[in-house]
Amino acid sequence: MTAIHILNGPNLNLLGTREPEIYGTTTLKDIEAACQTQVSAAGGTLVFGQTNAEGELVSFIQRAGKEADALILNAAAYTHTSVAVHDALKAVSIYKLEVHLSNPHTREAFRHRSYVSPAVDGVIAGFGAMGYRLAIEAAFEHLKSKTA
Ligand code: CA2
Repeated sequence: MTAIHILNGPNLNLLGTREPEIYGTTTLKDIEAACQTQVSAAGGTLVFGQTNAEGELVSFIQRAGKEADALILNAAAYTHTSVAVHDALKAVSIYKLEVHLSNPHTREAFRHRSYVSPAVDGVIAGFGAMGYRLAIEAAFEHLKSKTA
């Protein structure tokens, strides 16, 4: 069975409650439920997590490397700062996708650099909550083509 792990970084637990003009009104619980439905319908299993702590992000990535076929990561602000997240991703050879709700390139300059992008297979940004759906679809397509 295909195992998908989805990990969300700092402050994403606040989704839907503040700054709706940037991040929309969908909550992280809503996103988790939609991801669960999509992954189950495709015959896979889902682990969905959120943490505000950098070290926990690293541990989650290491766990995905052992247990998952694909990792979908919104590292939030750690995207732009974390060499530890970058190194953890480099050490993991499963299929990896970076997701952002907003398009960081249209925002402040400090969001233009990603330590995640050079260590993943693809990036989906600027589609709001739909980005998670697109990432799951891309992961299943990729894994299907690999086993065909
Ligand atoms: O667009 C994205 O998904 C981001 O990863 C979100 C991060 C931001 O630092 C990245 O540059 C882009 C911030 C997540 C904070 O989420 C909040 C949600 C609601 C209210 C406050 C923060």
